[in-house]
Amino acid sequence: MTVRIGVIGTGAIGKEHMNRVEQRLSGAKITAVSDVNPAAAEEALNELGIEANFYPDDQALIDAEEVDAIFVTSIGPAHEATVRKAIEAGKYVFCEKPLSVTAKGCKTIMQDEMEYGKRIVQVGFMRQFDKGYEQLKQAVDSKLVGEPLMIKCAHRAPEVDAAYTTDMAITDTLIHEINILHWLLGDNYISVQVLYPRKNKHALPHLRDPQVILLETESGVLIQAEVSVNIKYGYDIQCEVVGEEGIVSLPETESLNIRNNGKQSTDVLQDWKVRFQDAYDKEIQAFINQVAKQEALQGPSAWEGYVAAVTSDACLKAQESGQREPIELESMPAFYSKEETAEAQALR
Ligand code: NAI
Ligand code: ISE
Repeated sequence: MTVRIGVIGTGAIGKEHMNRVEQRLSGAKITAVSDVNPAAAEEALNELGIEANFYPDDQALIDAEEVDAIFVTSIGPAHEATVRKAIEAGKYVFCEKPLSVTAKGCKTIMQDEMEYGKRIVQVGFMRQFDKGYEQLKQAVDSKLVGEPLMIKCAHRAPEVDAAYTTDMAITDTLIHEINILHWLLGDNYISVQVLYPRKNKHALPHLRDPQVILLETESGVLIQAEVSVNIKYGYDIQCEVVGEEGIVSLPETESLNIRNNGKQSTDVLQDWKVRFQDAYDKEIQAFINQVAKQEALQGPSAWEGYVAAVTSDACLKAQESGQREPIELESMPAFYSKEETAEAQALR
């Protein structure tokens, strides 16, 4: 089956995902697009040389006969309603992070999906498909350096525009660390505190940058996460796990090693599109393959969207209070446990 995909939101990442489906991935094609800004959709199709029909809104696209699966790549606050419409229609949906801007919204989506009886929602936490993080996960799971005790990580970007606000350092940026460290450790967060170091002079007046987020897990791992979004030198994602007998770090991205003029240097990537290109390709190809076989999705789930939303809410509270804020998760429904056999859901 060639999976026919409809894309809702044809901006920066919407175009990236459309292009990878058409240019690099197999088993799918873009047949439909929708955007509250029709000109953006038309421009995306022209720019990418894709022939697809435009639909005036998400419901019209979801109901279209020529659409088997949906990509939700609109702005965060629009995700929840669209994902719910897709589940209602019984259509597979890949939703870029955040699944919803509220924990309550994620719970509603989980309820809808459980009533539907099969996992048809995947959330855009692409780092789980990143080669470096996969290696780090193997090292942590095999206790290569003993039990993890601390994690030091950084999410750095050269700069952000005026639309980027202090809370987005959590909801738009740190959300990736929130998901990947939860996945890496298999451990729930119990508290968070946010600290503001001296401000970066390149940050606009309304933005507090950088930020240091201190998270603690149930097993006692302490996480120090840095978010710096005006650091100029590049788009740089770092993660170091400190264990009982050593440390293990995310590998540096591939680069030529240059020696000249008495100096040695390597390149630092400048953009998330390039840093995680392979991971985006793998997450979307996995989605396409499971949709083609009408299987239950195995990628990052609505439950992980919920964990990220609850943790983000606590981080936002901690940004305001300066205090250590508790993080309380409800228990995970069995429906979302990896053990929940795909067959059980495939019976649907
Ligand atoms: P963008 O602003 O470039 O594009 C958003 C598009 O959605 C625009 O064309 C806009 O007109 C359209 N839109 C807005 N509201 C809509 C609605 N109600 N219905 C349909 N279309 C609507 O934003 P960008 O950077 O592409 O981000 C989109 C989403 O993807 C965000 O949730 C963001 O967090 C996520 N994202 C994830 C990344 C990742 O690394 N996984 C990277 C970049 C973005
Ligand atoms: C963007 O939305 C992404 O998700 C990128 O992965 C992240 O690095 C960036 O900070 C966000 O704005």
